[in-house]
This record gives sequence, structure tokens and C-alpha cells, in this order.
Amino acid sequence: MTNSKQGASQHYAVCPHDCPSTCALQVEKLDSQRIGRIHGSKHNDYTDGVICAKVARYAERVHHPERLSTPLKRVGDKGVGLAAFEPISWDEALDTIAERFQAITDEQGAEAIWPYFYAGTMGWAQRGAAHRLRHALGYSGQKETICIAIAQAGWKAGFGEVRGVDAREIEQSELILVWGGNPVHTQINVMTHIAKARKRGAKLVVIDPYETPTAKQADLHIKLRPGTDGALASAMMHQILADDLEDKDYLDKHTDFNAELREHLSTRTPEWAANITGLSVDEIIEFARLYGRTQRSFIRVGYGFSRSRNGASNMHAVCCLPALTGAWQYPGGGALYSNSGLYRDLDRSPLHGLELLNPKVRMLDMSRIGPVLTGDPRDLGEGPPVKALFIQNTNPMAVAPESAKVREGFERDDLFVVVHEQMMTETAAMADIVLPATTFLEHDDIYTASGHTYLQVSKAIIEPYADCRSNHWVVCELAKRLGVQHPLFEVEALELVDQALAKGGLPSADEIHQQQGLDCALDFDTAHFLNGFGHADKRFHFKADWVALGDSEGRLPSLPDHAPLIDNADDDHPFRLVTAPARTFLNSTFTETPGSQRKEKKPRVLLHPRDARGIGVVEDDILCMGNDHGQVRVHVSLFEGVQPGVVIVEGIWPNSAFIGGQGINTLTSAEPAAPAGGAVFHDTRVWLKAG
Ligand SMILES: Nc1nc2c(c(=O)[nH]1)N[C@H]1C(S)=C(S)[C@@H](COP(=O)(O)OP(=O)(O)OC[C@H]3O[C@@H](n4cnc5c(=O)[nH]c(N)nc54)[C@H](O)[C@@H]3O)O[C@H]1N2
Ligand SMILES: Nc1nc2c(c(=O)[nH]1)N[C@H]1C(S)=C(S)[C@@H](COP(=O)(O)OP(=O)(O)OC[C@H]3O[C@@H](n4cnc5c(=O)[nH]c(N)nc54)[C@H](O)[C@@H]3O)O[C@H]1N2
Ligand code: SF4
Ligand SMILES: [Mo]
Repeated sequence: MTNSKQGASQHYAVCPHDCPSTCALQVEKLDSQRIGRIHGSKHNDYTDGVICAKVARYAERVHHPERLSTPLKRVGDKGVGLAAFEPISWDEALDTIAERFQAITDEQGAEAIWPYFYAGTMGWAQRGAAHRLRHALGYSGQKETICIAIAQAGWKAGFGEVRGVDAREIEQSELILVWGGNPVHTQINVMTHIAKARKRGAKLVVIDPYETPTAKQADLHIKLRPGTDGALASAMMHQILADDLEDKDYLDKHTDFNAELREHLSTRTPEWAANITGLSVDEIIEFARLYGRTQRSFIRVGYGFSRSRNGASNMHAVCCLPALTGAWQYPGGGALYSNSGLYRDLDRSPLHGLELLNPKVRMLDMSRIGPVLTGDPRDLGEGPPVKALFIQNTNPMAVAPESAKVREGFERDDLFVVVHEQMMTETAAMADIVLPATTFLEHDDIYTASGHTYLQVSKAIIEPYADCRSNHWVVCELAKRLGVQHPLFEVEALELVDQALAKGGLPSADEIHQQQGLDCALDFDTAHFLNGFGHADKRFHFKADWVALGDSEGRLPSLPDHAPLIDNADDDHPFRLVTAPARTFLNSTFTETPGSQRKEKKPRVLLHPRDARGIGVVEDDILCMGNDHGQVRVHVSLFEGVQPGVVIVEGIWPNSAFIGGQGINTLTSAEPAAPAGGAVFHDTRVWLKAG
């Protein structure tokens, strides 16, 4: 803590949001209840003093006039919002929940209750609270598929474990590929490190279906059709081999490269890929040569291009590139998707309550909450219908696919819903009981990162607002009322963190907080997999074993290729839709803050002028987009930075922000991606018409 001029003090904290950057923050504390500006910490060399605008303006959110302040019971209709609720005491709220959960357990069994959470806070103690309750009581399990499942499977197929090169090494790269991600919107710190490399002459290539603000800054933008990255990467490998640019020694020593693969890739020509990707043959060859001739090339792999039915296979194909050129051997060379595997020493068992887990309990797929709540037998099997939801840190009414089904499920009269939230989200508005939650500025937690290598501990800076309580506190109180007697529910959150740290021989939470983060970066040879990849044979796998990763149906090709599984355009649905993140929202969070609302204005579809002429719409007209799942109406924004036939809608706006009240996830599918599930948010065919 240091004092600034105005008498306010500066405090270290960690951004809890679902963002790969996990920034180290400097929070200006005005008094015991209020904060001022938030800045990026200069002490942390990954954050390097830079954070996004939405978190810099966090005072707008933590002190939002509509922040939930007290437990609420719904007395009016679902979906109305605050006017349909009346305040109740914590005791009444918790007693009501415990009674209902007990009654449902007695009648239908514990699996009829589904604790449902995601990464609204990334802190392990608060985020894992729902797991601790679930495991203690045998409630239904949750397959965590909504974000990383597809990307992770694709990366693991090649590397065998989830880590990559330290992003601080980007500074030493000669060529940076931002592949299927938009860091200007989604993880601004990547741009800080890219800027350092570019000062030294490095080139930036962005591979994305539309000209994002990241693509605008690039030396080369590869504007491919969505869902075709496997074709592009395969053709690049074809060209690299044709030009003799592969690193033969590296391939022999560190990979499973063989004659079968060489033969396979000889048929994946730039002409073949041009047809699939919509790129020109010259573009593909030029890009392949640029990549093949550069030793210190760094691929910053995004999540975006994996959100497709063939996403895991596309991810694996891209992962093959640095293995082919041997880029891993050089400083600033290789790739990074996520460093989550670095934190193995943090023992998750106390944080997730794993010692209480009964592996026989059924698992429900969170991305399929619509089908689950509407009783789809593919999800429920022989098990009971879901009769109660306990929701923390997520807003499925807005963010989950097939949202018409999600709504239908939440509207069920026989479904008892508890939502623990900071704001009256669309999901909270469907609840029977709403509980007010603290923010990261009001509770303690530990954070790993995906974009960097620090383990960080953040502590409360201000007092909890009004009657707000942390996830951990709520779960402890419920456990007590439901007859659970276990030490996990009798200690403070940071004590659980200390247990998790101690089991792995790590310093205490206090020590990590004191030093503002523990750098878990690996030495060069290990980080670059020069001591071996994560598979048993220590090699990089060009041949993916999808069965081992859960693909029992053999849907994905084992060699890098284009898997034609996507929701291809057809005569009835001639367009492909990508639903990318907005800059000043974070998923559905910040859609309520005035600063973000001013910047984003209203939902828009980015439409190529040629397509607009074909449909007969002009700038700011209303366009209706539809498919088998439903229809969405949205204003047109003419945009040249996309291939005709591809349309983009940025941001997970509230459904109510759209004309007619159907949000963007009305159109996205809950079909689980291969090999092991995952939501296919950017793999959607649609028809378009004026009005
Ligand atoms: N401002 C902001 N920041 C965020 C978020 C947010 O909503 N807003 N969300 C957070 C979360 S939860 C996550 S997981 C991360 C995600 O961050 P990213 O890794 O950036 O992934 P996505 O947001 O899914 O997609 C980003 C880009 O992928 C592109 N894309 C879509 N389909 C394809 C394809 O087939 N091929 C290629 N090459 N590109 C494709 C989209 O056009 C888009 O520009 O960001 C986090 N940060
Ligand atoms: N169309 C489309 N849909 C998408 C995506 C897309 O790219 N396109 N991206 C998908 C992805 S990658 C993801 S990860 C999901 C994310 O979707 P969500 O998990 O719903 O993410 P958020 O909108 O950030 O919602 C988190 C909620 O948690 C609450 N929260 C924050 N901290 C706490 C806390 O400490 N306690 C409690 N109780 N609540 C808290 C916030 O107030 C917020 O309402 O959305 C997915 N949906
Ligand atoms: S860039 Fe991401 S981690 Fe950093 S402050 Fe913004 S939301 Fe938080
Ligand atoms: Mo995500």
C-alpha cells in the first residue's frame, strides 16, 4: 500500500474476470467503502502498467446504483426484474433454499439439484464454492464446456499438456501470428508485448474472418472463412514441405512426423485450401513462406477459432506449424494458447472439495443447459429432471447457446432457481431467490492465469457493499443448514487457499500477496518442450489420438486437415455468422455500466456492402437473421472487412437490447463439438432478410 496525493491510498489487487490477462491492479481506495480509478500495476512485468478501459472504470460497476444489496424473494412474474422481487433477510433466504433443496432431494434424489457456475470470478476459492457444495451433497456434476473444452482438446492432441511459451518472450520474436483471437478486445496486454517486438522490426499477422481492431494493426490480415483454419494450416505445411523449409533434425528428434503425414500433406495444396478458405492461392503461399522462413515465430493462439464443430481439429492443425519449422528451439519461438498447466502445484482438492466427490454422480453439460432444462433424454439419460438450479458467476440466459430453449427451461413452474449475483442479470430475473454477491474488491482469493505465468493472491480492499456476501460464505451457510459437517465449510476462504498452496509446497497466501505474485515460469528448455512434450513418448503428435480425448464416434481426422463438419452455408441459409466479443463488455458483464454502454451503443451486424445490396438493406436498416433455432433482429453496419457471405455480431448483449428481445444466442447451437463437448458459438449458418 502506498499513499497518493489526494489522501487516497493505492492497493494491489488482481482482476478476477474471465480474461486470459489476469491483470495485476493498483486500486485507488477513497475510503473504507469506495474506490476511485484502477490502474495496471507496473510492478508486474506482464501487466506492465496496462489494463483495459472497462476495468479502469470499475468504480462504475462496484458502485453501480443498481447493484444488488439484499437477498430477494420473487413475488411477481419471472423475467420482470427488480420490481417482481421483495427484500428478505439472509436467514429467510438461506432457510428457504435449504428447505427446498432438502425436499427435492427427498423426492427426486440429490441429482435433481444442479449447481451451475462459471468463471465470472476466476478466483479458485470463490469460483469453486459451488463445487464444494455439489460434492458434499451429491448434486449433479457439471461438464465445464462453455469456453475452453474444444481449444484445450485440440492443443492437448498435439502437445499432451496445456502450457506454452512465456508471452514475455514475444518481445524477442521476429514474427507474431495472432490466430483466431482479438487481443485488442479480449486481452490487451498481448498487444503491449507485440508492440515491443514490432519496435525491433517484428511483423504481425492476424488470422481472423473479419478485420478486427487487432487485424487493423497487422502487417498482414488473413481473412479466411470461419471454420476453415485446418485447411489453411494444412496447406501452409504443404508449401513449407514443398519449399524444403521444414526442420528435419527437429522433426526426427521431437515429433512423430513420418512418410504417411508427408504423403497426406502432399494432397493438401494451396489450391485445395483456397477453395475452402476463400483466400487466394497467392495469399496462402506468401503466408506459408513468411512463416516457413522465420525461425523466431510466435503463434498467440486464441480461443475464437476453436468455437466450431471442427474447432479441436483446426486447433491441432495450427499447433503443428511450429513443430514443422522447429520454431520451439528459439527464443521468442513457439506458441501459447494457455499456461493453465503451469500451476500444477496448486492442489485444487480443497478448493473443489474433491475429497467429497462421488465419481458416480451424473455429469450434465453446461453448454446444453437449454436441452437439459427442457428434459432432453440425451442429457438426462435415466436420471431425474433438474428441479433446482444454484447459480453463481454466470448468466446463462444471455451467454448459453440455443437461448430459446434456455428461456423455456427457466420458465418452468416446477423449477426452483437460486441466483447469487452482483447485478439483476437476465438470469437473476428468472430466479425464485436472488442473493447479493461481493466483488473481488470485497473478498479474498487466489488466481492462476492463462496468458502469463504468475500465481497471485488478492485481498478485500473495501467493506462488502450493503448485505453482499461471498460465494464461500453462502455455500458454508447452506452446507450448515443441509447437515454437512466438514472442515471445508468451517474456515475462511484464504485458509482453503493456504491448504491448496501448502499441499504443493508453495508459499503461503500472505507471502504471495506480499510479493504481489509468484512467477511460476519454467526454464527455457522445459518451457519450449526441448526436454519433451507432454505425451508418454515425449514427442509432438502430428497424428492426433481423438479417441483418447473422448471422440468415441471418430468424427475428427487424425492428421491435420479440414474436417467438413461445420454448419456449412446452403441455399436456405447462405450466410455464416460469427458472434465475437465486444471490446468494452466481458461476456455479459459490463453491459450494465454507462461507460461501456456509451461505447458499444447498440447491437449491430457487420455486413459486406455486396451482401447488403443483395438483400436490399442500407446502413442502420433493420435486418432479420434466422435459422432452425429462431430469429434475431438487429441494425446493419456496412463493413468491407469481411468476406461476402460472412456476418459478424459483436458482444453478448442482454436479449432485451435486441429489437424483439431475442439475443444473439438464439441462433447458436448447443450441439456438442468433438471430441468431448464445447459450445460452437462461431459456427452458425443463417438466412438474412430486410426488416
Ligand atoms: N472485451 C472482452 N474481453 C474478453 C471477453 C469479452 O467478451 N470481451 N471474453 C473473455 C473470454 S470468456 C474469453 S474465452 C476470451 C476469448 O478471447 P479470444 O481468444 O479472442 O476468442 P473469441 O473471443 O472467441 O474470438 C475472437 C476472434 O476469433 C475470431 N474467429 C471466429 N471464428 C474463427 C475462425 O473460424 N477462424 C479464425 N481464425 N478466427 C475466428 C473472431 O472473429 C474473433 O475476432 O476473451 C476474454 N476477454
Ligand atoms: N454468442 C456468444 N456467446 C458466448 C461467447 C461468445 O463468444 N459468443 N463466449 C462464451 C464464453 S467463452 C464464455 S466463458 C461464457 C461466459 O459467460 P458467463 O460465465 O455468463 O460470463 P459473464 O457474463 O462474465 O458472467 C459472469 C457473471 O458472474 C457474476 N459474478 C462475478 N463475480 C462474481 C462473484 O464473485 N460471485 C457471484 N456469485 N457472481 C459473480 C457477474 O456479475 C456476471 O453476471 O459466455 C459464452 N457465450
Ligand atoms: S484486460 Fe482482462 S484481466 Fe486485465 S483488467 Fe481487463 S478484464 Fe481484467
Ligand atoms: Mo470464455
